[in-house]
Amino acid sequence: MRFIDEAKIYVNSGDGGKGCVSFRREKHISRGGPNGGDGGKGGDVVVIASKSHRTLLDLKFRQHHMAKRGGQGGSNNKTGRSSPDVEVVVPVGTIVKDIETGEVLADLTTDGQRCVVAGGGIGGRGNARFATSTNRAPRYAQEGEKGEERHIGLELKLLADVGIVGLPNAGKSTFISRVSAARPKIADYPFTTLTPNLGVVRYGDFDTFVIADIPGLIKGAHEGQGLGTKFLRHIERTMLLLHLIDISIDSHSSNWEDFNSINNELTLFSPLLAEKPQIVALNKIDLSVASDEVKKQINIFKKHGIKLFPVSAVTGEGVDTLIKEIVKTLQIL
Ligand SMILES: Nc1nc2c(ncn2[C@@H]2O[C@H](COP(=O)(O)OP(=O)(O)OP(=O)(O)O)[C@@H](O)[C@H]2O)c(=O)[nH]1
Ligand SMILES: [Mg+2]
Repeated sequence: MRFIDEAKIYVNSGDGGKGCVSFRREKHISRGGPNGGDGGKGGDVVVIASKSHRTLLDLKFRQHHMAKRGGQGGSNNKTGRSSPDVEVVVPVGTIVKDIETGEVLADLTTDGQRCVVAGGGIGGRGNARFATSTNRAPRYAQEGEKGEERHIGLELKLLADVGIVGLPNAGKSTFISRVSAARPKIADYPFTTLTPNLGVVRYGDFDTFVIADIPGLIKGAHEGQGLGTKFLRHIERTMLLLHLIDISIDSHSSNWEDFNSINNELTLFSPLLAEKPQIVALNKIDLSVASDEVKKQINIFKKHGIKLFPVSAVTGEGVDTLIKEIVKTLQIL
């Protein structure tokens, strides 16, 4: 299924139903009083978060969401029927905005959370409500209140505790598939991952945290290099970042330089994101090229006050220690 994290919709709530003009007509009662009922309420348009939805894809194809008007009032003081609400279901983590004003209307972070984006009009009052001592037979009733129309922007920001960052091919997807039930595509070419994947990591007896695997970042991503940086918003809400470094990288730059250029891209995207605590892991230590390199890299990073966690996402070496460190840090934060 395609992962879509932005959508624009047009919403229009229902008008209120008309009030009714009517008079009592019964045998033996001449000049019965007014008995026109009120109109019913128009339907609301409501955005609802659901954990069973993963993307905003449906809304790409269904942009108009209109609720029905309320029913007309009837004679005998019968109120018109209220119209049902129209529900727009979105994934948990969706931010709802008014496109014209830019105002954030809601940040739907829990399953079942709702936001009325267009309130239905209230029904007009029937003529029975207008009777006074001087006008006992009013011949008018109100129109229903108009519904609202609005252009709404929906933006999904996934909810995860830990976000994995690193160059393409660093082994981010391999890592998430090792520690969770997520099964993203893994391949030995860059930019295999095009959209974020979430995985639930279990530890201890009952505890879990959610980890997000995102596309690879490269130097210049803020200028659109590689896949750009737009997807970084999916790790903006995480508590900490796992920065994965590939020990076998065959490039002109060093691991230390690469580490810094990725951090620079994070800063350029959002200083808040760059300030999140990072745990740094050196991946692919199972490779033969790694034997001397591991110590060397650990020392280089150590000089800068950074502790490197050597791991192999393929063999699992070091992974338990790394997960323990993540859990420990999450608990402190
Ligand atoms: N030997 C070895 N290979 C690894 C390890 N982790 C990942 N790889 C390999 O590295 C390549 C890239 O792995 P991915 O998990 O797709 O890397 P990624 O960081 O998700 O890459 P993008 O999605 O392109 O950003 C694959 O061929 C993996 O099999 C490791 O610990 N040891
Ligand atoms: Mg990947």
